[in-house]
Amino acid sequence: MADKIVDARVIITSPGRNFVTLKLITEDGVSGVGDATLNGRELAVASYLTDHVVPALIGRDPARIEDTWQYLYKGAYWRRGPVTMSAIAAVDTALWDILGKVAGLPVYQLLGGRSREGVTVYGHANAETVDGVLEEVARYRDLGYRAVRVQTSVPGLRTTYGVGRDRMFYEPADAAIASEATWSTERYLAHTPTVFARIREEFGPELKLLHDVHHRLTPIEAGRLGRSLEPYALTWMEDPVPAELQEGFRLIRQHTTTPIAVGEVFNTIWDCQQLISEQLIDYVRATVVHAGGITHLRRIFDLAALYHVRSGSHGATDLSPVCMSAALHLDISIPNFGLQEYMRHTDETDAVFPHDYRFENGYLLPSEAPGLGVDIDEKLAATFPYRPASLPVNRLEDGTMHSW
Ligand code: GCO
Ligand code: MG
Repeated sequence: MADKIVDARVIITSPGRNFVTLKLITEDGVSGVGDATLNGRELAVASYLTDHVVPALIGRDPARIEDTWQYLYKGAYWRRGPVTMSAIAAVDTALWDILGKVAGLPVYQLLGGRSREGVTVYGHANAETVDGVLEEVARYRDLGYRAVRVQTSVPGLRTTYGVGRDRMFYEPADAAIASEATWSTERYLAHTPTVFARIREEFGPELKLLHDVHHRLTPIEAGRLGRSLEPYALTWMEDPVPAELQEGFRLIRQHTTTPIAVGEVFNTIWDCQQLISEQLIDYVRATVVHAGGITHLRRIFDLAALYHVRSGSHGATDLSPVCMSAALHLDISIPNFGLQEYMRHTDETDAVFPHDYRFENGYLLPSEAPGLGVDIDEKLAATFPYRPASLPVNRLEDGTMHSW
């Protein structure tokens, strides 16, 4: 007889920052976990799960992963959106974890097995000054990283995206009510190529370099930035413009061969269908927690594979080790893997989410344990109560609201 889900707990914890985790338990005593963290809007997903999803899960067969996905997606009537899709992702991820444990196999084996030996990751080199960022890049290189994302402050601006107080554990959600940042496209466009010129001069051609524009430009400005960075051969320029306007990317493409990576705020295949099928991007950065779980993200990556677009999943610290574990099982198995972002979690976070994926020689290696190979220590989690924290907002120097 089929097993049944008998319990579902939504666990909110804040070991340094907020995380929402779903834990499902079956009648046979098998448990599975899924990440449901939506930075700055955590409680909305927690309520969606507790009030609208959990009651329908009790009694369901945990092995019916696709059917449960369709039930939650089509059954809500209101389709898509980050809150809905993060809730569905948590359920889907937990069900894959359970399936792996029941089968006695790590999830990547259920997805078709290894397509590579390790998952190439990139770290974040952030600093106020160009000299400071050179030191940071050197530190990552010495740790064995093969790819580094580089952000520095823009001279003349009070705050800049990506540069926080704590270099290793940058977390933008720093206040209950959003803190305010300032932006100047002119200053940024003049400064950024000078940073990459110094970095290439110092580190040579091999290190993969990335840069996150964080949705701040118009398409023509992005074309100009991409062109000015061409001599430094970036692996990608990330989120050059807000991606609601998918056809805007045509204009960027007409002006630059700097590769483009987009998708950390996407939650369904429909957000990137045109970007992928018109080959307007090179990397799709959707991730397990915000894009409907392993089931839906694999669908996005399969579409991307048809058009030579590779994966580049988001892996900031606001995605818990549960999401990271799940991402690694997908990364190691899909044919069109590109890169995986890896911002290390703090020791407190790692203690709340015991896991055994590990960093070695520039690669992350997924767990070999049955399932995802990650759990949540609920007792320890309970010692870190929720603290409201919002992402910042951004204004131009004259006070106009701008994308952050
Ligand atoms: C990245 C991202 C993050 C986001 C953060 C928002 O590329 O890692 O842009 O730093 O800003 O995840 O919650
Ligand atoms: Mg980003």
